[in-house]
Amino acid sequence: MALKRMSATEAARLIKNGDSVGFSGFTHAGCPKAVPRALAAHAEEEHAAGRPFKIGMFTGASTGDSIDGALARAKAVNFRTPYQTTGDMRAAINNQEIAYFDLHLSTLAQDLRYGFYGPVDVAIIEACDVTEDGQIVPTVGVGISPTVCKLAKTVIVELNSWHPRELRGIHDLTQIADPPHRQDTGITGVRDRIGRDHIPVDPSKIVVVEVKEPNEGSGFAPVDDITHKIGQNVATFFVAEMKAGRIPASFLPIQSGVGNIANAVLAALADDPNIPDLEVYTEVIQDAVIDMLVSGRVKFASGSSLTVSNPCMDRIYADLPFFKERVLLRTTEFSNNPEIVRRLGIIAMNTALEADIFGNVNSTNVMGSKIMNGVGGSGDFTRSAYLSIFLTPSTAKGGKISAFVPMVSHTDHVEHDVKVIISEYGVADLRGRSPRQRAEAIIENCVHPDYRPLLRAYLESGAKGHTPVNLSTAFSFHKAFMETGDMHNAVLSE
Ligand code: 0RQ
Repeated sequence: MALKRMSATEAARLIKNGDSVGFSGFTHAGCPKAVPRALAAHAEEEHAAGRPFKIGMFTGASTGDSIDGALARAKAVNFRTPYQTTGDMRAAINNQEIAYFDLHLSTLAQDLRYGFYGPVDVAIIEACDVTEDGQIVPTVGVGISPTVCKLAKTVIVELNSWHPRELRGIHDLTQIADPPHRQDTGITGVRDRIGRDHIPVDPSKIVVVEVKEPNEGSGFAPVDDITHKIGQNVATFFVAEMKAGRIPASFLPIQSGVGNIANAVLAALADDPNIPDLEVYTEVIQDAVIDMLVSGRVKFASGSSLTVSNPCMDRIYADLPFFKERVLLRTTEFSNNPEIVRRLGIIAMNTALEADIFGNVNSTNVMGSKIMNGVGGSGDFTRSAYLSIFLTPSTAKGGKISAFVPMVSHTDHVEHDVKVIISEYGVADLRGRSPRQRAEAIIENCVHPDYRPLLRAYLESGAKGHTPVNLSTAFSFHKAFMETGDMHNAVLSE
């Protein structure tokens, strides 16, 4: 029996008010676009006719504007997990229009299989190929695709001919057996494969929508002085660690977060001749990794997505056999798997919004209350890493915010998990140090000089216990920013 085929508009109408929808992809990479935009238009029509229309959304990570942006603008979402980065979605979450559940990315697939968040009614999957017997080949982002394909009653395949069919073979697609049947993952090296090159789906569940549309990838800001300095500090730290024998001479696989800082750090590692050629075991493979694969500085990259700019994507497609030998795309429950992170001894580098002087990190909530993006995969990697590193410029908003504060206004990564913090000023190595020693290391090495006297004064005013906090002034920096627009005005006397 031939697969059912229809337009994006017809496919969107298969989704009902109150349904939960699982989307393919990870970041903008691998996300469907035409069907979610048609779904947003359908929701607007329903609202105009006076009928309610909202869905719940499960994704691998963040998505592109055609999913999070379009559906948030159409007021078509009531529930969202696990991660987002889009302005309109962020605003709707912070307005409390959308209930957002900010979750470690590695756990979503299992949580869905066990029904923690209810059923998955429909899956929408971007594919470069689908066969009549139901073999779906994803494009450049995997996320939770095999799981939502298994759980959903209807699987809408957005077959996007912008992506070549020859992508088949770049993926390693399987699901982890759930407890109590879980075994060792079987992945003992960055290049290991344990799954299939496609997602098998009952063809009677499949609906195909044919499109041709480029990725929604955007470029990166050029490396500026601050991100360049952070990158150099990371490289210098690694070289010293290798000399001291704390990182093996062959190095260890690295994970790096998403964004400009991560891109600048990778560029600095590529430029340092004392750092050997690397392997990458990460979630998002960014432009800098592609450059390093071409130059040979990265030998192999495993991730859940090719989160690259469109010019970079063109470069990959122009020489696909080269990249298929050196790149592997996994489901997030494998790319971010804490068991594998611990086994491989991964060096994890993620970005903080703010850190406190004792080493607790806030990656998600500005001034404690406004969500920026979410915890993403940063917790999956940080907790289990061989070395967990947080990177941040020492200040934000033209110096009016110090990234280092007496106490974080929201906690994502705790002092027990954060081993090293690096700003443009230097490196605070927190390993083996007491809270007071950590505070001294952070103040002397990472804090902007303008804020050092204030933080020293706070530390001296602290209680005389193991962790010298002063509960009456712990949020004085945040209070000063909210009342005067500048943390320099923090008042440390009671
Ligand atoms: O604001 O955009 O208005 O200029 O936060 O900050 O310095 O450009 O850094 O883009 O790397 O984002 C933590 C949000 C950093 C990100 C976070 C303002 C600053 C700017 C962005 P503007 P930068 P980045 C891999 C792993 C969690 C998820 C994660 C993140 C904006 O890295 O979401 O790690 N991490 N995933 O001005 C108020 C502060 C601030 C501040 C910065 N203290 N207070 N605003 N900003 N510090 C990816 C996945 O999981 C898929």
